[in-house]
Amino acid sequence: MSKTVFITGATSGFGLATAKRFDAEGWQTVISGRRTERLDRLKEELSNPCHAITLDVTDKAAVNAAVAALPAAFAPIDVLVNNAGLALGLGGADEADIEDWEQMVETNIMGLLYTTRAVLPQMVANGYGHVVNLGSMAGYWPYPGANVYGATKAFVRQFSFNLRADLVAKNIHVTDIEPGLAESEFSEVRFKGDKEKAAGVYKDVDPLTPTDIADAVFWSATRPKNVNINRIEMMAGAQAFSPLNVVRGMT
Ligand code: NDP
Ligand code: 8X3
Repeated sequence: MSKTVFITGATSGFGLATAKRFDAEGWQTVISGRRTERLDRLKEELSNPCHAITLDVTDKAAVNAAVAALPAAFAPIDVLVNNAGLALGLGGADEADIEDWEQMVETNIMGLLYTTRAVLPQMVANGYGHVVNLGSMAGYWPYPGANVYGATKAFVRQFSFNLRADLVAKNIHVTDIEPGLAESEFSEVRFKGDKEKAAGVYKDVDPLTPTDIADAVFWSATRPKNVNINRIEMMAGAQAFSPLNVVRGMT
């Protein structure tokens, strides 16, 4: 019987590429996101059985209802990919929009928690499951303007480890994928539709692609039972570390 992967945020970027990757390997998919048209289009493209759910992960009741209403053929979920997420703004903490902060916390933290909590019981009852979370290198490496976005991804990282600690005896595997610079709609969302500014982020560099991330998700979710990949940190070939910032002339 073919396995089932549930992907949040499958309408774009990493989630879309991940759905295609699992489908290409013969998996059934449950794809979700807020944009129904895009889900419908993706479903058309996939070869294996696919269940599409228009879903905002910040809506706890809707998440619970969607998981409870999964058609029998799509349950239990073998792999949950908590991918839905976003960054909003790149300004300093003293000038950031508090509503942007709220939306990042509600989506990247609360949405991930609602989905995980809704799906876990069926994995435990099934005696196996794998939760793959989309963290970020911003959850570990600070940079100016990452303030709340980076902090939400630090949450994702630590929650991933703690999930694993809780559920190891129940045969639940957990992986935190932590990409760096990767081209998707991410920057367009961050800059609120400013396509030119978003394009500037990827100008003259060869960033990671959604396919690169989908490879890492698929690989980590298909290791043998005796292997758990705790975390994968990925950076673009043109991205690396820089010296700590020392501001001169402050005394
Ligand atoms: P995209 O903007 O291309 O995709 C984001 C996806 O999240 C979309 O499918 C969107 O679907 C979905 N989403 C956003 N808000 C919600 C919501 N409230 N409910 C349901 N779905 C939602 O970005 P990426 O593919 O790049 O990002 C995917 C994940 O990877 C995010 O968690 C991001 O933080 C993380 N990441 C991105 C990096 C990058 O550089 N691109 C690097 C490291 C991590 P819809 O709008 O249809 O709801
Ligand atoms: C997204 C990568 O570098 O924009 O998580 O924070 S970065």
